[in-house]
Amino acid sequence: MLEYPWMMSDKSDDDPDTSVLVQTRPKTKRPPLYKVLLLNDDYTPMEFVVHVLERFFSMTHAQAFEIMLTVHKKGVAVVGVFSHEIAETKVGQVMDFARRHQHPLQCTMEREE
Ligand code: TYC
Repeated sequence: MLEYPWMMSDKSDDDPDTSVLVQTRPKTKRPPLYKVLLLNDDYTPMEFVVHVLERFFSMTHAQAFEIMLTVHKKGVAVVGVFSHEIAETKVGQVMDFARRHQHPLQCTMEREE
């Protein structure tokens, strides 16, 4: 059978297609997480800190007592890791609660690497 140029496909059996389709990765960067830190001070009563950890961080009494002691001994501890919005809310709740009870307890947040 006769083959004219206009009948030829651009691929043939002895000229395999070597092109590569590169799949681009969809950029769905997950949002950063934030550590909520509790700081030690000399005046806030231990029982108050334990109560804060139970109330705002859903810890059992035993967990709360252990974390409170860690802060007391080491000066600081991470009490939870959250999205930016939730971390901000937790910090606000703790700071507000401490202020209303006239305790100098400090709570801050820090971006996780
Ligand atoms: N250091 C405080 C005391 O001896 C107790 C304390 C613990 C205060 C943890 C703050 O985040 C804190 N009464």
